[in-house]
Amino acid sequence: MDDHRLTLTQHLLREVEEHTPGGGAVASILAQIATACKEIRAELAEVGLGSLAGMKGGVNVQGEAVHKLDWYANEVFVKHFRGSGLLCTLISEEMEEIYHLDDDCPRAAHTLCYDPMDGSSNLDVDGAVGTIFSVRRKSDGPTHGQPEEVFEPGTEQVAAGYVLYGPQCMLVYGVGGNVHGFTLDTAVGEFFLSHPNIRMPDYGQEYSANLSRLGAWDPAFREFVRRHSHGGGADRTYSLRYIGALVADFHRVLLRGGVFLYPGDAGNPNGKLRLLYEAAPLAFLAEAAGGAASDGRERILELVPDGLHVRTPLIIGSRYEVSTIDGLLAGTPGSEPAFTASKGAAP
Ligand code: AFP
Repeated sequence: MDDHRLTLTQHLLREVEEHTPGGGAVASILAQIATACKEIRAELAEVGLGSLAGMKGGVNVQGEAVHKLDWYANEVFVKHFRGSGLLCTLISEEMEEIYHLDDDCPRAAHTLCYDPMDGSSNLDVDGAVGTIFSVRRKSDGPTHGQPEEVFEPGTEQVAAGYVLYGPQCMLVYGVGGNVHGFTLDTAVGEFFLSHPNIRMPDYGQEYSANLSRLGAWDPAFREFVRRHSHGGGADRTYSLRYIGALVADFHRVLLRGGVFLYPGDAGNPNGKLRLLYEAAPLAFLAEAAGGAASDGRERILELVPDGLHVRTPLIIGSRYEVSTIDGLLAGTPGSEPAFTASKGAAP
């Protein structure tokens, strides 16, 4: 019996170094992220009993209430990268400004955009939360050191991923067009490869959205939900699944297919989710796994941010569902059958 289990470190050395320009540095960054996330997970396991339960007070740059663990997780990332020589710049949901690691910049060639604690309102109910990360090359041009350094499309990302703190702690990363998943063995304290070469199904049976906002959406989204609910007339009906933590909702879509959507509405034309450290990294993974991500008009990966914390509508998931919604938004619902899923006729 072959009982060899591939560790994340072994995998990074093999995959990232081989398939990514600057691979050694990128592999080290991903390994350091894994270490930071293991520390965060350990704290999460204690949170109900410890001093980090509850709100910190105040709001972040998004105007959202800050949980103590939002702040803690951000500090863990800063601590793990300061002095590492791996990153020049950090851009976080929890920091209004770009954060420079000046002493590291001469050696470091990369920038990290991250959401250290995604879905933190789930913490009070023992629900799933996550961390999202995106690695880009630092700019050596005139924008170096300025926020404009990351005002580049998501196609410029060299690696992206997330950690899901659920019943299992999972790390999923993508580089060079491949996506792999690892599960933390808490007894050993190491991530082991559990989901090699993840492929998103061409279509699924579930959709994920905050339906309380349905009345304010573009009618095209309402039409998708109406048609694909029971009795709606479409051949396919979907079940609704919504956790309220993007990482957890996306993870289900990545493995099972279907679609997650967070549209804009009249009051919030760009929706809620942030481009640099939420939508773009997950779009990078979705496309690498054979899925798609759009804002309803363009690929998420082609959007160019004009601020560190800009938001974007997000439709992400299997190609069939994303193209169906894009077709409804474009007023060409007849375009749906044009997409033929490779696993058989699109239903
Ligand atoms: P919190 O971090 O405030 O819980 O927000 C989570 C989040 O940014 C993302 O993870 C969810 O997909 C989305 O917001 C949920 O938003 P709604 O509460 O509007 O459904």
